[in-house]
Amino acid sequence: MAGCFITFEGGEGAGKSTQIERLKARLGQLGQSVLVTREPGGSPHAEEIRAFILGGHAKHLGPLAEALLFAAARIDHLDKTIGPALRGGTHVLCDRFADSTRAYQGSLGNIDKGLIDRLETVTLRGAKPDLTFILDLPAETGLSRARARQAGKGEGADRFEEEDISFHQSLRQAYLSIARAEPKRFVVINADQEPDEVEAAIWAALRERLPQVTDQAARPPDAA
Ligand code: Z5A
Repeated sequence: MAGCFITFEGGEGAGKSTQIERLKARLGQLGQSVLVTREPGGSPHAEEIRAFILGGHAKHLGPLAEALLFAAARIDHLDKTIGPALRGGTHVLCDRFADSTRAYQGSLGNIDKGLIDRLETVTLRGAKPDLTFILDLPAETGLSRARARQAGKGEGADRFEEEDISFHQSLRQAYLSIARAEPKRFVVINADQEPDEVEAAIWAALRERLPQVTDQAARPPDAA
């Protein structure tokens, strides 16, 4: 049986990476095969494109060119990483995917929705996520989390983190609007809570939407 494709979206510092690691651990305990990956990136060539975009080298080309670069990275990521994993029965947890292009380049970059739809169709070739979690929280909270983490690691802001607060507030609204347009695929999670509470909300939604992932897993035989 093919694996399920689950994506995580949201603004900066929403807690996607934190929750993906928690979900991976939980599913692993149930004996599920799980692959964690991210966008932009997730395959060697896509990681090269990631470094180029997040280094700010494509900013002067404008949102459409950036969208095309994200799409190029996504094609390689799907071909080399996501597609083979799903076909092999592994569940894929992906930190950002095509909805990031829809939100950042489409809504915030003012690219026509019809154009984003067509780009998505040719890029994904039917590989839509089975479920997408949007981790929703006030932009100020997410940015302050992201900055605290960067300060701890001695890192600077990347291409998108440099945008002002109104960009990030609009981004939040863009994601909520994208979720409203496709309620069967999206679950909006209140990410402005303790990590344990966010994890519980994600687990409850996953059990409801994709019970084959949470309930039908065979436990591996005890190693002891
Ligand atoms: N982008 C785009 O424009 N178009 C596209 O098509 C794609 C992407 C695919 C990739 O950035 C950038 O590319 C992104 C969009 C753009 N914009 N930016 N910047 P990235 O991959 O480097 O980073 P990110 O995706 O934005 O994630 P992030 O900022 O690293 O955050 P996160 O993964 O959501 O959060 P986290 O690392 O789990 O948590 C952040 C900190 O908060 C950390 O210290 C945690 O310990 C802490 N945390 C987590 N949860 C909590 C809770 N519940 N309470 C308190 N503190 C918490």
